[in-house]
Amino acid sequence: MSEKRKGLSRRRFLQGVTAAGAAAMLPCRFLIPAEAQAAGFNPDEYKVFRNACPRNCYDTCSIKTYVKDGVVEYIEGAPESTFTDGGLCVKGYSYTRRPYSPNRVKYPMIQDGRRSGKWRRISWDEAMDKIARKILELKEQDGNLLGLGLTKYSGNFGITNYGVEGMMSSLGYTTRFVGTPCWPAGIDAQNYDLGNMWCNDPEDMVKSKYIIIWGANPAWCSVHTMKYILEAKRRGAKVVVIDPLFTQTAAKGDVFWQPKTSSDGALALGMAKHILDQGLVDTNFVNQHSLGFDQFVDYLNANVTVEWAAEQSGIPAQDIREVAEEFATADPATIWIGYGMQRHVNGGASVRSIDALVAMTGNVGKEGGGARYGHLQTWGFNYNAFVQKQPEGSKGFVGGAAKGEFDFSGDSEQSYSDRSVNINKTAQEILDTKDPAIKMLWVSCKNPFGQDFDRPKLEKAFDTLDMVVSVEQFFTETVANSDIVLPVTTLFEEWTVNVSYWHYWLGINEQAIKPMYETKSNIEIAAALSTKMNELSPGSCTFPQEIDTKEWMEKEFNQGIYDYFGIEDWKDLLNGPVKAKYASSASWHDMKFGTPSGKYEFFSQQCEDNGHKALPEFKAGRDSYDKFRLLTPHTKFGIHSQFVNLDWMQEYYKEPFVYMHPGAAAEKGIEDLDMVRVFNKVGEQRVRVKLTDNVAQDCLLMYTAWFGKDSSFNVQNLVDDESADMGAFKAGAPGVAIHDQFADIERV
Ligand SMILES: Nc1nc2c(c(=O)[nH]1)N[C@H]1C(S)=C(S)[C@@H](COP(=O)(O)OP(=O)(O)OC[C@H]3O[C@@H](n4cnc5c(=O)[nH]c(N)nc54)[C@H](O)[C@@H]3O)O[C@H]1N2
Ligand SMILES: Nc1nc2c(c(=O)[nH]1)N[C@H]1C(S)=C(S)[C@@H](COP(=O)(O)OP(=O)(O)OC[C@H]3O[C@@H](n4cnc5c(=O)[nH]c(N)nc54)[C@H](O)[C@@H]3O)O[C@H]1N2
Ligand SMILES: [Mo]
Repeated sequence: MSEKRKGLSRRRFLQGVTAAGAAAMLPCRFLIPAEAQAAGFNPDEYKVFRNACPRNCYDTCSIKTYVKDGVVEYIEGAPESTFTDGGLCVKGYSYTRRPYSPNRVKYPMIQDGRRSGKWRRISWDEAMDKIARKILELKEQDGNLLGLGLTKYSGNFGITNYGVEGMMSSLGYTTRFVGTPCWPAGIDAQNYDLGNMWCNDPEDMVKSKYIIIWGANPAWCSVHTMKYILEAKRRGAKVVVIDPLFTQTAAKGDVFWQPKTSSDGALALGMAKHILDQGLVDTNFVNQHSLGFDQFVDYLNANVTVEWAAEQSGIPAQDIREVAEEFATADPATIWIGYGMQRHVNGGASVRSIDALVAMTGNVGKEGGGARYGHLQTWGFNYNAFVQKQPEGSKGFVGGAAKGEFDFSGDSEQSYSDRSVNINKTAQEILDTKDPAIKMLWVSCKNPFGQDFDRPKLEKAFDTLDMVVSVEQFFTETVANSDIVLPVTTLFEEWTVNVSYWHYWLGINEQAIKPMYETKSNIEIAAALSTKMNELSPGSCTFPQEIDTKEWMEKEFNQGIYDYFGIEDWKDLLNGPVKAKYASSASWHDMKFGTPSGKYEFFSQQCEDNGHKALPEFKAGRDSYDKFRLLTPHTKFGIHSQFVNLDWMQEYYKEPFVYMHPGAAAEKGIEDLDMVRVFNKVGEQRVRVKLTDNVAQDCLLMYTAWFGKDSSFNVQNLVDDESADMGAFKAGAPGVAIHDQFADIERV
């Protein structure tokens, strides 16, 4: 207890000091509460609010916010959540810098010429007038609103922010960028095998006897899950990490495999073959609860040997046998299937082979077991903000409704619908879409220039648009490529509610301070647009013109949510986050699978019908098109393009680098910290190099999304928009092969 109090006091203390001061102090981690007390921290002087981190992150932390005189001074992880456990990540602690950042978008602004940097402040009324007139002009010209596109992804997962989609529906049928760059290949794979994506509670990993972390880096990307893995280890579990990079997670494991990138399917199948040969299959599970195991056995016998898997992956055959045997005999054993490993042209197929390993060893439906990927079990809100009606008489796309990652819309019985285009091919879709072409783009909760693919092509595509409106907190590169920017609130300035796609906690997000400057929340912006639309053309927008954001948060709740979480009313959440009341922490514990057969499907007809193999067969990776493999995974100091630009984060992460193996560098005459040019068919990036044997000889590594003083750094200058194999089934568009990229490097 006293240890913990120490930690908290110190963190609160740090948030009250300057950036330089904090950076100077942070390395001496075990400094004392006395300093904090000297700084005069007294919790009674603060008003405390409940917040929830709305970022696209496994951890979706519950936050306690301390406000004095209307200013957010300190935050800490909510102690009530056993998952957040009183602590935030390094990025989370920098939240206090966010509303007050001098670089924030504070007012509606208009740019005289894209990328000119000539921004002028305008009033909300003027901004809405320009936007509304353009929307009406498109409607007049095309007879429908398909010339208006929406691209939105994961900038803020607060449930009321689905009002952005609602705003578009309230205007008419529009063009939607659907799908997700993140995890769809794996979602489809799990749907074919199990009938849904549904993972165990991460907190039950303490019960695991064997843990394989397969292409995930939780030491950076889900720091709160690490405590369960480390506790399982303390209780005797073995931890195996499989990653082409030696990550911080790998450093915490007992065994590290550094396979060739994209070879995971072969590795999993090699392990499956050995388990079969050793007679270690859980016959009870496969006989009672699965479909097609015999065909899978035939496939393994005819096509797979451990030696073949070793050759494909570069992992010695003996190691494969050893881990396979240990995994099959430990009870329970679990695999965490990372999102990183499925961002490949064979990503979905690889996930199916890994699922098969977990199933054939009887680890599905077990506490401490499971093929862990993600879940949406706790997301049963009303989506009141999301579901809005098109104005009477709206015309739109004929032939199929738009589907999204979270498809709440149900089947549309209307003859018109939105037009869907692939979110992972933003640039190409803007260039190709005709009749009518996309002429106006609304960007919200998304930073396409930082996170979408083939940046050079994206710039060309944006240049074909008449008007780009970005709703943002910061002047990102996407904002630089926009005409109008609208200032949006931060988590402290709005009401909403948040759940996770990993853990099972629910948390409220209170408005802790008044919206700063002229910022509005996403749904207030929709209301402002509706007011202007109806002023100029009565009936042209159905979005309510007066909204109370607290009431709208309240409207998202229903009895199902209350029952699932064991609360009477949303107000109970003001006392702290609550956890789902489930029958078992194990997904699929009742063995009733969501597949057409109701069983675990080694053989999936649905998968075959959708153009893939029915069995979890091996699928080869993308052919190399340049000298080195280029990996651009996630960084410790940012969630994509968020946080990286805050002053505190820039103290830690001053400069981006390309990381390279010293052996490969020597061949190229490159020395540590040299300025280099990384280039491929997509484009090029100049950056300094760091040499490290954490990366393989044939690999270059750059972390995604750095933006700060030198905003010209952008990994998307080197990443094309090649599709992953799966994703279209559940997300509406295939995933993207982010890690199937290649490049060359030279000293400049
Ligand atoms: N090369 C490469 N590319 C990748 C990836 C990779 O690993 N490598 N990862 C991919 C993955 S997994 C993902 S999930 C995507 C993420 O892609 P995005 O969802 O685009 O990523 P973010 O940077 O988190 O958020 C986008 C913007 O939302 C803004 N924002 C925050 N809060 C709000 C709000 O309340 N309202 C509005 N309107 N805006 C807000 C932020 O300021 C930020 O600029 O990137 C993908 N792109
Ligand atoms: N600090 C931080 N936390 C985050 C995020 C962030 O940007 N920063 N983003 C959030 C989001 S949206 C997401 S999607 C998750 C991502 O969470 P993770 O999936 O854990 O992270 P990634 O960096 O996308 O990829 C994980 C690992 O996959 C590896 N990998 C790439 N290709 C292969 C392969 O062929 N085989 C194998 N075995 N491994 C491979 C990469 O080397 C990388 O180390 O994290 C969330 N949490
Ligand atoms: Mo993601």
